[in-house]
Amino acid sequence: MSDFQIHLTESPRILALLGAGLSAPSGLPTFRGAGGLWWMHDAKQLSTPQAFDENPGLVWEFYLERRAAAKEARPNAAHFALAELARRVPEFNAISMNIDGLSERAGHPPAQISFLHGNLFSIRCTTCPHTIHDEAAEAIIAALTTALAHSSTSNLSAASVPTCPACHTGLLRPGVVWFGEALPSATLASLYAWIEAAPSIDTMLVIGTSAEVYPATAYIEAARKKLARVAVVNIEQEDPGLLGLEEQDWYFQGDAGDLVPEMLKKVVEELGNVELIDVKKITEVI
Ligand code: BV8
Repeated sequence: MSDFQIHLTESPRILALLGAGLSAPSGLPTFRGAGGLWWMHDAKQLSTPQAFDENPGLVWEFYLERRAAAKEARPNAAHFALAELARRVPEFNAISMNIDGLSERAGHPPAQISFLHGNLFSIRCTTCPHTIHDEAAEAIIAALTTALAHSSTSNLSAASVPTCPACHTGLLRPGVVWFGEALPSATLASLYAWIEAAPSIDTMLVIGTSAEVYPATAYIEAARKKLARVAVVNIEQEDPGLLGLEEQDWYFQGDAGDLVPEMLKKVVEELGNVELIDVKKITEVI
């Protein structure tokens, strides 16, 4: 740990990949971890455009539950430590696969974090580019939640899924990126520009991810090509084959909520008064 902490103080350029394990200490289930979501359904099956076409009510139930859990949850010490690292290291950039809004609520500077897979708190149309945030999104969620509560089958019928107020043809869906769907091109372009803006990256932090989902996971290799030393944080035993860690890399096994603040402490020192951003402000940040 100490040689990593020293290396980080000598790292002008730092990149991080943030997975569901970062939010696990906040009580949110990971995709594949023990508390995996919706044990009845394979979470990945529900996170597809096909699933929404077949049963939009069921998919909305899935996201309503995750949205409510994310709203209840609070950022943990790892979210705050990463936000503080961003304030202290101008050339620190984070790539988040999480859609729970916790990095935003921890006050992570928006210019130093990219959300690859969308956000639970925004809504968009299945056919036109119309997107809905803030109070308007809250109103739609409230209507869906009421419809679910009053449904005799305790399932959300397709008929209760609202149509897009802009094009009046598409259905409204969660503002997330589903499997088989393209990631936001503007976000990919700005990340590419940041990576190519300098000859090297000094450190690649890989926090709480099973490194299975692409293209997000490909950023680890991109950083390695820029001579970055990789530091992995994961609660599970290291699987050497998974990330192909080399001599100069680190694998810290344990809870991200404990390990990340420890890893960053030489750069972040004492986390002063931590300001918590409430849910409603999130969409303004994104
Ligand atoms: C696309 C939003 C093309 C929705 C998500 C190349 C190779 C193989 C496959 C592909 C490939 N390229 C594309 C694919 C297909 C696919 C893919 O990657 N499939 C995988 C599963 C094999 N990728 C896609 O479909 C992507 N789109 O390629 O489009 C295209 C191009 C142009 C035009 C059209 C199409 C889209 C991928 C995004 C999908 N959406 N999320 C939602 O969340 O519902 S992905 C979703 O799952 C999350 O966002 C996250 O990214 C992923 C889960 O992964 P992790 O975050 O790693 O979480 P996981 O649970 O797996 O692991 C948690 C880890 O934490 C564990 O290791 C655990 O040990 C650890 N942990 C647990 N607790 C703690 C902890 N660690 C520390 N502390 C703790 N307390």
